Amino acid sequence: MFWQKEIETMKRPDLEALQLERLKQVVKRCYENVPFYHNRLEKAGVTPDKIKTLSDIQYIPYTTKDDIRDTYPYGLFAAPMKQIVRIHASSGTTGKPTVVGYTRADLDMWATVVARLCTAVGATDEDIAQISFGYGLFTGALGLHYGLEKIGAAIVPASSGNTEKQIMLLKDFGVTTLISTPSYALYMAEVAREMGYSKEDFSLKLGLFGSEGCTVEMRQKIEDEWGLFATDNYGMSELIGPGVSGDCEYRTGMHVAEDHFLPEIIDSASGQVLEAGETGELVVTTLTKEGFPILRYRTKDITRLNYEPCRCGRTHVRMDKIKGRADDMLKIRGVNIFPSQVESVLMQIQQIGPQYQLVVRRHGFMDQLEVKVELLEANLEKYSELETIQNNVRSRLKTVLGIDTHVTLVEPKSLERTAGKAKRVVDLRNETK
Ligand code: DLL
Repeated sequence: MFWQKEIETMKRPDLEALQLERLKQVVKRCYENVPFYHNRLEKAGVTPDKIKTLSDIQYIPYTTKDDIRDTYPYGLFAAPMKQIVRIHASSGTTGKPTVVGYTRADLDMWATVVARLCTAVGATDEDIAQISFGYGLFTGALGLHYGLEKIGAAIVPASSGNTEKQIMLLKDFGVTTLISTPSYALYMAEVAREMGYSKEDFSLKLGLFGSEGCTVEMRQKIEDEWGLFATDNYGMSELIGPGVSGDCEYRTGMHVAEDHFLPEIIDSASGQVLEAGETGELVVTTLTKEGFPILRYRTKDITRLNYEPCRCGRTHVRMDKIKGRADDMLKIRGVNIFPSQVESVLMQIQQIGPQYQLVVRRHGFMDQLEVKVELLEANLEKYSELETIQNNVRSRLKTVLGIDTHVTLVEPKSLERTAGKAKRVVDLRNETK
C-alpha cells in the first residue's frame, strides 16, 4: 500500500529533476540564511548558482556533528524563531546535545514521510498503535506519533518504561501495532512471559522498529516472541528523526524518502564519494527542510545504497540495514568488527538469550573482546554442558569475525535492559592497560 503513490513510484529521471530543483533551493536557503554555511560555501568557492547538476553536490563541503555542536544551540537554524514551532535534540550522552528546529512545513513533511513508511507495511486507520519510545526531546516518539495520526491510527502514547504497565496496555487495549526499539520489544516479550502471558493473549500484528540496529536474526526472534511482522526504520534527529527511510513489505532494504533526502555514500577515511552499490558512510542532504536544513551531513552510519528496482514498485533507493556506526566499529587486533556481526551469530544459538554485551579491554598491547551472553536456563548444572555452549559460541564467532573472543556465559536476565537504545559495547581500552 502507498501513502503517496505518485511520488513513491516516480520515474527516476523525474525524481532526479525534482531533487535538483530542491537541491538548488536548499543551497540558496543555507547560503542566504545561515552565516555558517555562507562562510563555508564561500570558502569552497560554491555559490548557489554553481549547482547545475546533482553531481555538483560534490563541491559542497561536508557538515559534521562538530559543526552542529560549535554553533550550539541555534546557529544552523535557517528560519527565524518566530517560524520555528518545535525543537528536538539528540540523545547524545556526552557534551551538549545537537539541537534541531522545525517549522510548520517541516512538521508536515515529517508526518508525511512517516505516514509513508507506516502505510508501506500495512498500517491503516484500523490500527491501534502503542508508541513505546520515550516522549521528549528524542524524535522517535513524536515522529511516529504524528505519522500514525496522519493515517488515522488510534495512538496509545505509552512512552517508554514501566514495562508491566506497557504489557497491560498492549493486552487490554487490543494494540495491533507496536513502536519501540527492537531491544525493548524483546525485553517486553520477556516481561510478558514472566507475567504469564503468551503471544496469543495479544492482538499484535505489526512492529515498527528502529532507532538502533536489528539484524535479520534478531528480527526473527522478535517475530517469534510476539507473532508480528517486524520492520526496520531509519532516521536521525539531525535530519528529521524517523522517516528518512523505512522497509516496505519485502524488507529488502529501507526506501529513502528521496524527494526530501538526498543520500550519498562516502569512504569514511578519505571522504571520497563511492560508486553506487559500494558500502561506506551515509551522507545526507535535506532537500526541503526550512528550520534546520543540512548540507551533506556525515551520519557516521555504514550502509550501502541499492538502486535496483524493488518488487513493491517504489523507485526510491533502498539502503541496507545499518552495518554499524563508523565510531562503533571495533578495531581489534587489526580486524574491523561491527556489533551487528556478533549479533547475527548469537541469535542463531539455541541455548542463549538475545541480550548481549561486548566488552573490549587492553592487556599490554593486545586488545581483547569479551562477549557476554545470557544463558536461557539457570539450572544448567553440568560444567561440561556450559563448556560446550561456550566453545560453540566462541568457535562460531571465530569463523565469522576471524578473531578469538572470550565468551562469558552469565545468569539469565542479568544483563542490563533498557527501554531505549541498548548499549551493546563497553570499551575499556583506555582504562585497562
Ligand atoms: O534514533 C531516530 C529514529 C527514531 C529512527 C525512531 C527510527 C525510529 P537519533 O536518536 O538521533 O534518532 O539517533 C540516530 O540512531 O545515526 C543510527 O546510528 C541509529 N539508528 C537509527 N535508526 C536505525 C536503524 C533516531 N533502523 C542514530 N538501524 C543513527 C540502525 C539506527 N541504526
